[in-house]
Amino acid sequence: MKLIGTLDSPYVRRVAISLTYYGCEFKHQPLSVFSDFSTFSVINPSVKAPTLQFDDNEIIFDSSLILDYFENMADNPVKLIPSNSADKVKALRVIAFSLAACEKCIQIVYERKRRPVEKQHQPWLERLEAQLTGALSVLDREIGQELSSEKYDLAKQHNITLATSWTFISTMLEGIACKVKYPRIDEHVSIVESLPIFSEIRADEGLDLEKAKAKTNRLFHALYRS
Ligand SMILES: N[C@@H](CCC(=O)N[C@@H](CS)C(=O)NCC(=O)O)C(=O)O
Repeated sequence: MKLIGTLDSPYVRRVAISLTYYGCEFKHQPLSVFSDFSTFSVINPSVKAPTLQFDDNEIIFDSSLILDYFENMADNPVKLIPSNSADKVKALRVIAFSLAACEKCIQIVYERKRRPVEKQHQPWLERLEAQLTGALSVLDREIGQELSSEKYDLAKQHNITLATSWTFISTMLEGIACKVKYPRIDEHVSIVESLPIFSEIRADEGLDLEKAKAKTNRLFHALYRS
């Protein structure tokens, strides 16, 4: 099984971290949706990262669909999303706002970097910025109520998605999404990002799956199997 896409994509990173927590064996192929467009399109004609390719070459893509597949696999003992419905709604809410923020950030980046300056449309950029800051404000306001800072809960999908999204957004858009504006998100994410798996699977350092897996196995043993 191969995870395709570069780790500077928050979507690829959330899947890589989650698959590692699930204890899945996979290889990583860091193809870029831009510089490796033609190679990528042979695997997935939609050229969307992440794409997951099974050993029989079948693919699935969209990070949430990939994660849904593994979360709901009958023989998977590790669940990253709560099963009781009140907690599940809270977790999905954090995931939804984090993904919406990510999507808006990426649209801003594409508008700024992929479109010639004279063709950029300011009202469109302002709309995207309002949507992005709207989502981040909700997360920042509610973070204490929605998210537990207990160690056990940190390795859950809402934290994985919030952390990978915020790390990406705050790096890409320093002016809009700075630490000062969203101090609670920033503080919470810095705790999550300090977990071993997160520090092992980083955009700037590539993916050392063996190292990450060894750490995950120890963590699982401590958290789930003792
Ligand atoms: N909803 C998708 C979004 C994935 C996405 O937009 N990925 C970006 C890379 S960060 C991409 O594939 N961009 C290329 C494109 O949209 O043309 C998911 O959760 O996987």
